[in-house]
Amino acid sequence: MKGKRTFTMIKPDAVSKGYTAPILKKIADAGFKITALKMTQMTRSDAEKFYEIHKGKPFFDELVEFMSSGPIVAAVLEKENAVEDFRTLIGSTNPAEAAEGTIRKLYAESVGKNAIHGSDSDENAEKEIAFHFAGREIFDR
Ligand code: DAT
Ligand code: MG
Repeated sequence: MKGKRTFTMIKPDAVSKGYTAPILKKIADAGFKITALKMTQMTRSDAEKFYEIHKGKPFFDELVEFMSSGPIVAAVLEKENAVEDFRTLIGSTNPAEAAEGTIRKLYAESVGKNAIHGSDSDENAEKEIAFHFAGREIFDR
């Protein structure tokens, strides 16, 4: 499975604005197979753990507060070259710098409230998938 999976979250800003379905359609149209999907809400403690790598950065508290502020949609996505292709599909962290047609260009409002998460490496994808999903929630078709 290595190299074929990535993890995403549609973030609270995009979920609350009704962008869940259009974003999932964009993901499917780009050739990603959705093999697990759930709407959930992270606690502050969940968000602190998920974003542990950013602890100590100036935006950490804002990030944890925002990511636990409302429902998110978490998913496992499968495709060849999943991590890299999905990062291309979502665009730059700052939507002002994101390429035309990317999910962040279309749906994000700011660098903090930037609509969607995408794993940055195969290793982190597997960690993030394990964080949000147990094996029986992931399907192979
Ligand atoms: P990405 O989500 O593109 O992988 P990242 O890993 O550098 O970006 O940061 C994680 C999240 O933290 C990002 O999606 C939004 C938030 N963030 C990053 N830089 C920020 C900043 N300068 N101000 C506010 N929030 C920021
Ligand atoms: Mg990141």
